Amino acid sequence: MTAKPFYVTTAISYPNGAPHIGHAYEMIATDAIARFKRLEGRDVYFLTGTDEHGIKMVQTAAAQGISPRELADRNSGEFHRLADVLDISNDDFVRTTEPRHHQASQEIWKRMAERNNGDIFQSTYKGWYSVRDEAYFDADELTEKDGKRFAPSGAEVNWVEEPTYFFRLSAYQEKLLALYESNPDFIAPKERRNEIISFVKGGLQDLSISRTTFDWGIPVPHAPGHVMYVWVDALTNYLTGVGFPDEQSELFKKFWPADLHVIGKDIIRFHTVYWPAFLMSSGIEVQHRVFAHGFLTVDGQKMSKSLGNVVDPFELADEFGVDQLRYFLLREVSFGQDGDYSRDKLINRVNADLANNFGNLAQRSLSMINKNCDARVPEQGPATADDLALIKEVDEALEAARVAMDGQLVHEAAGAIIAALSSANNYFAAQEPWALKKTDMARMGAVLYLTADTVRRLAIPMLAFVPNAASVLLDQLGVPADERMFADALTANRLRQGAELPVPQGVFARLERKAQ
Ligand code: ME8
Repeated sequence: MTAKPFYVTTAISYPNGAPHIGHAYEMIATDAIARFKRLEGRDVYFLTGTDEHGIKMVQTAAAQGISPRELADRNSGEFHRLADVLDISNDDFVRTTEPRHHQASQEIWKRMAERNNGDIFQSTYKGWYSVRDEAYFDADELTEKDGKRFAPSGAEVNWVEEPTYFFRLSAYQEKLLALYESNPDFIAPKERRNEIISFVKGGLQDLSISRTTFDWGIPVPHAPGHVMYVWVDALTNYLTGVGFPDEQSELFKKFWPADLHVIGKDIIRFHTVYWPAFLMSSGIEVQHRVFAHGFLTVDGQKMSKSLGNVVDPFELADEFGVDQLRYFLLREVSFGQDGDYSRDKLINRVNADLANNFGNLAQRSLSMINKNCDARVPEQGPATADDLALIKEVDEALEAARVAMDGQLVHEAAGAIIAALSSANNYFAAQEPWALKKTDMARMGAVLYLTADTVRRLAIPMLAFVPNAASVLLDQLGVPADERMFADALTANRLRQGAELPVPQGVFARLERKAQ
């Protein structure tokens, strides 16, 4: 049987600046989802990239005295490097300035223009535009202060008037409502779904989809002077990444429609209203699901250049460790809700869960095995009621983690595993193997066996969250590379008795709180 495909994407970031911790968060959470699906045996394709066109790029580049292309090259490289540093397991990285993406975008445009009676027409756009959001707004969505107008994001809007092409979005109201109705899982979390349904029920206006006042974009086919509105091209990256317009390519046939687009809460409308409408118009299957995560704040405040509190993910990874940063973000923030980063929170969380709990259990059991069992996996003994209770608890935690990950509740999955590790620590403390050493060596061996096997069972799903540390631990337990799938975790007592183990090394040092 061939493995069922799973295609997952992040949003593609604007490379108008260096990546910040919000970008790192989205990459890490999507990576955990991708890695977990691979552990379950799914054939995963994971795409990320950079969104390089649009007026925001033009203006930022001009302010720095460089060309938009130089700006894009410089910062896209930083996003690429971030994915490497954070152990992101993406299969491809799309840059929207690549020829393959221009081809895909022009093809989707042609289809929208030509299919049925054509959903694209020419008119004049008159209205408000926010450069920071790269989005159009109705007057009633804006607030006014000191004679200026602001979008809901807080970004200032400008009045624009220009001849542009429009997409007949108004024709898709009923089709979109039918989509949300027939696929209740299309938008997650649930609150977001309700928001979008009421937005669409309120009526959809046709959308301006080309620009004529600058040329940093993908040329509209057969329309000199027009470049595509950046969101038309940006959304199309999800198709580019699997080989569109070649619909006969292996990648496209296998992975489209995408199983999951992971995005932030500020860009839900683009992904759940415009994107499915563009796809329907082009006769391409609509994606299965969109999950909108929340926003990260720093010490309780919104991150902003003017406050000077933008957190650099490279520095955090360097100071605290990649697995530590990954784990903190995955466990601390309820996926789908807003969350807060602070040094203290990161240090506390990592010390409590990774150093004192996971790492401690592994280190204590492995070093006792090393000293007292000739550095070999001890014999498994007859199971006591306490042993069976621990095994059952791990069974239940793994099932809870699986269910949580199926709904992208990454924090709950990590929480279930950590709770089971706590129970295993309690078991270890209560069984007192160091005392058994003097009274009952066989039972001491059995306790160490079960503890080490429990570390094995829980380290396997942790490969999705802390890939480096979990794989080092599995090495230390002598678990072969082909026995590290989720199914291997489900079976207890698979640790090989008598297998020789290396001298254990701690994988999670306690983080010290340094004076800043
Ligand atoms: O929106 N916390 O790019 P972007 C969490 N190019 N997530 C955050 C965040 C924060 N503080 N700030 C931003 C774009 N994000 C478009 C996407 S997709 C076809 C085009 C998230 O660089 C944001 O919600 O502004 C988005 O999902 C991603 O980072 C890229 O944001």
